[in-house]
Amino acid sequence: MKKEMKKILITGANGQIGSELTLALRKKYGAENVIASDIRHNPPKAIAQSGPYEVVDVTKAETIRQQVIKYDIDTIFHLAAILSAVGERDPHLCWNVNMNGTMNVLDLGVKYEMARIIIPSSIAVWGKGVPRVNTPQESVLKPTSMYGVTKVAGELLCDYYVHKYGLDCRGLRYPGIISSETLPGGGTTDYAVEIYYEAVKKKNYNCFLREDTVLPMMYMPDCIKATIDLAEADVNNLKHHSDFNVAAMSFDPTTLAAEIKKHIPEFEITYNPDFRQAIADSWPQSIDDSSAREEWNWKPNYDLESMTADMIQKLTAKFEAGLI
Ligand code: VAH
Repeated sequence: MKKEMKKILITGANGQIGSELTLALRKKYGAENVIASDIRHNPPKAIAQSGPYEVVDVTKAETIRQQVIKYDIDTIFHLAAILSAVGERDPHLCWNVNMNGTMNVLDLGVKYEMARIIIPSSIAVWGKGVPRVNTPQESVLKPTSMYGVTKVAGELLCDYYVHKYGLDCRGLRYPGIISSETLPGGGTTDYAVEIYYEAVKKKNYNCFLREDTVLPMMYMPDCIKATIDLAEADVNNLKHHSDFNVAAMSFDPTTLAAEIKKHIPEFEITYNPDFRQAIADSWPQSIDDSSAREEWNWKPNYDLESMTADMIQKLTAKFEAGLI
């Protein structure tokens, strides 16, 4: 029996995806029905002023349970996570937050018989032993980053809770996400966000990846659309649960820089690869998302050209208003 999502808790609501997902869900489900939460005490103004906000440490189940009781939560979008670059600097923190946080959320989902638990995965689940172009839905998962290890374990844990407890848990393997509203928090794909800000503000960018590093990417509006579409999909149509490949575009820094130069001709880019190059080299260049397209009609709206035009327009307006 499909349970309706009515009262939603978002963890990691101050993050790059969480902050925009909160606003999108509030628009769709009513602000008072979407409780934003994060470990930090100071939410962005847009989050604080548009609905309920609570401080939650996902590694402490009781702090989540208090909100579940207080607001009669029936759905959790679990965005709180340590990303790849920060996770390589502190693997134990990454494991603790990503795995204990996920287990706490899943256990509450079972205990309170929740309608839906959404737990993102990532292209970081892959490593050696898979085709790097058009990486298939079913494939060997041998990540070499701790973040990737937690994402593989997270997918397996979610599927276990689906089959063992009948919990409706769903997830999608996000590519690099690009947005104009909230800066990303310590990922390897962050260059593809930083470059737009630096191009608008300084007309130059020093890239921490090699110029030919092709990675799968997605514009934030498509990321939000994919997340909500999957959450709302009819469970009877789903053959997969926690590990959907989703794709929109793939490009390398050279191609991205050339697209930006169409709007800012004087833009210059330099390359100084750092430790994140090894992480990026372990990931696919493009992925096959036919399962998402077949099972819940996934289809992106943005490509590199339309995303760049929108990003440059929005960031230029923010720069001229003194906001960045
Ligand atoms: C990271 N942005 O770079 C995240 C993402 C596909 C990568 O999971 O760690």
